[in-house]
Amino acid sequence: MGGKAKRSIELDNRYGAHNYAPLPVVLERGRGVYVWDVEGRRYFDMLSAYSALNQGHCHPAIAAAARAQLGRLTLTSRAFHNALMGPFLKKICELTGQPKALPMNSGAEAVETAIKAMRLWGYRRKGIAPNQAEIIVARGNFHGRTTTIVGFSSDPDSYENFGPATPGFISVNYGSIESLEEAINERTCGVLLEPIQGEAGVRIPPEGYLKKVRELCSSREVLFCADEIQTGLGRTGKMFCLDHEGVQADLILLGKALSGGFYPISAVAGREEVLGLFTPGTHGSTFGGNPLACAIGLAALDVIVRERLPRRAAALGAYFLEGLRALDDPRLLEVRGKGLLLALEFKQPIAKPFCKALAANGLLAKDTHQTTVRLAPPLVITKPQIDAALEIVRRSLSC
Ligand code: IF1
Repeated sequence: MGGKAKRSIELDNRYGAHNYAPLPVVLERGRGVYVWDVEGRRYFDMLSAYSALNQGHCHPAIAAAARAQLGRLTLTSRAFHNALMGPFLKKICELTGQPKALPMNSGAEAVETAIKAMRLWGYRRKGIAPNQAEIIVARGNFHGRTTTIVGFSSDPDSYENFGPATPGFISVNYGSIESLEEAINERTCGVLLEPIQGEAGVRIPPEGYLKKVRELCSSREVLFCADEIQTGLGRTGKMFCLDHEGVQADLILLGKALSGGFYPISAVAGREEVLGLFTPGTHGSTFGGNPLACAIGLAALDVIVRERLPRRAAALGAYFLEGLRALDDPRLLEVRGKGLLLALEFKQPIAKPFCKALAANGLLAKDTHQTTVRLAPPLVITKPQIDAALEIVRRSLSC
């Protein structure tokens, strides 16, 4: 490692809280599926900032939209209208098939907004007794890092020493409709699920599970809230992961690729009967729906549609999955995925050293829970680039 990288890492360690343990790679440039480190080495980015870069690094159309808006108007607060929020929310509603949307910034803020919306609906429409509303979540979930969200995490690293947990959350087994049915009662206002559990290691629920969740929620007067912050916007080979089962949620959460990796933008899209219950002063955010975010978001969504990224993810994901399965390495327990959200699960906890070997060979990926490596490239990847990435995986396995 050269002096420039060393100095950069020393600064990070000296002045930054150590809430991450990054690979010893210092990046300074990105374009498409590639990133370059400070010494000019090129890597495949197979993490895409956890699916925030579906459009690829520094997509020129989104960069142009950001540049044009930067000189015009970046923030007004919601005390006034701005010319771009309406068109942006309209685009979100058209894509999700939902009548209303509420813009926020981080994914966790969208999740918190949905929690408030479900509770508000539970009290005002379902008649749940004050402060008794319950929301059902799945074990293995990841929905963000606020104290309320980590309070219902099943990962000790997420929740230990951050208590007391916010009450009103019931955990069930992911993928089990029986477990969900058992947990629903008259105090249940909503069910919050990832259609595929990303951080848990790309856990895909049984076929038909999401459809049954939808039916159960409808029959028991419970809201179904789908967290598509990581699985949405083309990642799994459809515009939304729910589309694989033809399911429409009551609330759908977007983030990450909603900005193409340029800016923190998130949103909650949903039914009028739910989002319509917010009244002035009951929810908000300084930056939510700001004109710069809306300009970037409009361009980011346009790229997904115009470049047919969901269709690409379906075709190239199948190709990538087939190539990974052909590796046939005895240390691999399973190769799984949907679209371009793929994972290699090892029998032993060798995911981290394997990511180090991948990095040494020019491919950046992230381990999760010691045995799994997520492979989630930008959806603009090409077949030749997948072939080259497969070669690096093959070479790294033999290290
Ligand atoms: C970290 C994990 C992924 C998310 C889903 C909400 C959020 C996320 C399904 C919150 C965010 C990020 C957070 C980031 C790493 C990454 C992550 F490893 F932490 F779990 F993707 F799987 N819903 N996920 O995946 O969105 O507030 O971050 O904008 O915290 O290390 P955010």
